Amino acid sequence: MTVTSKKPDVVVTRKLPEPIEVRMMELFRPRLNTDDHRFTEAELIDAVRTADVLVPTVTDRVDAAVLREAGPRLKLIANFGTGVNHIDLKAAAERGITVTNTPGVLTEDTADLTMALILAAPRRIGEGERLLRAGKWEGWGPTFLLGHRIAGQRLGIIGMGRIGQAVARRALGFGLTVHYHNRKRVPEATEEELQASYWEDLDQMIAHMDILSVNCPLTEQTRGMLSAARLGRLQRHAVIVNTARGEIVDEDALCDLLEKRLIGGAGLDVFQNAPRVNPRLLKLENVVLTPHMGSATTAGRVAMGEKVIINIKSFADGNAPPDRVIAGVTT
Ligand code: 8YV
Repeated sequence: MTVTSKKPDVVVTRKLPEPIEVRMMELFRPRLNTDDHRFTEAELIDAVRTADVLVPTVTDRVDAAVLREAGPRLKLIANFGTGVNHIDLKAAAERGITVTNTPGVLTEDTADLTMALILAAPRRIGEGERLLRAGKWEGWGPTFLLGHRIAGQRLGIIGMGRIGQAVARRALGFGLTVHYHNRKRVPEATEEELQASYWEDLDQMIAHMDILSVNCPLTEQTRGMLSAARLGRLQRHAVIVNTARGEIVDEDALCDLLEKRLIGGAGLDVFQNAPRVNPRLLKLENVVLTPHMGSATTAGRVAMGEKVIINIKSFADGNAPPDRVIAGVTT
């Protein structure tokens, strides 16, 4: 795409909130997905062959095979979402394609859902809801559905970026003590504000936490990071919450521990083979499962769309788009 008055051809792979599609129609020449079906590989290939800009989501695999087919016009992939693990960034860079994402605008919503799971799993909210709906509730009882108290527990956050920090802020309000592991230690002022203790050694942190929350991006370094060996270090009552990406956790090992009651429970919004959910998880009482809805608020999705528009518009005008991604990290 060169700097020209011509509106860029933009292929949008999923149906976006209406105000976003309306604005895109004013600014660009968008090809919209009116029935919101998941793009096939053939549709993705057709898009990269013919468009100036591709707007994918987490449901598209923009891998090396797809990018090999990219036409000379494709110069920007403006992802609708923050995580870019579904895009082969190396293949994009090799072809001179810029990749952008939508950081910052889904932080609070994702942290809210994380907090909801942090509360729901130890307090057995999913179990209670299922029991009540099944007509099996026989009334209040002094020892009925007893869970674990939240206040005073240790929360270990893996990934202290925007979302991790927003989770920590909420957790403080619930009386949890905040611990974290991150590639880099956060500034002292942030640690003080969040009253957060840094653990350089992830194995050590895991062994000492009551609740573990996964809030890091999926990269080659974090894929499978919560291996069977690491999960095996969790305490028997510990709960694990994942609102990041399923592939960070060894799901089969997690099921083993949950089935054998070697850990307390789990709250999961993301899965290794989404939208297929491991049948072993579906059978377990001690897990709360939500369908990848961390950022699913109207305000959040509109703000994500606005970011996509700003990234495309800046690029089309010959400026550097604000949310460029390099090696999986927003610059
Ligand atoms: C998005 C997410 O809704 O932004 C992310 O990384 O996981 C979600 O909250 C999804 O990725 C949209 O593509």
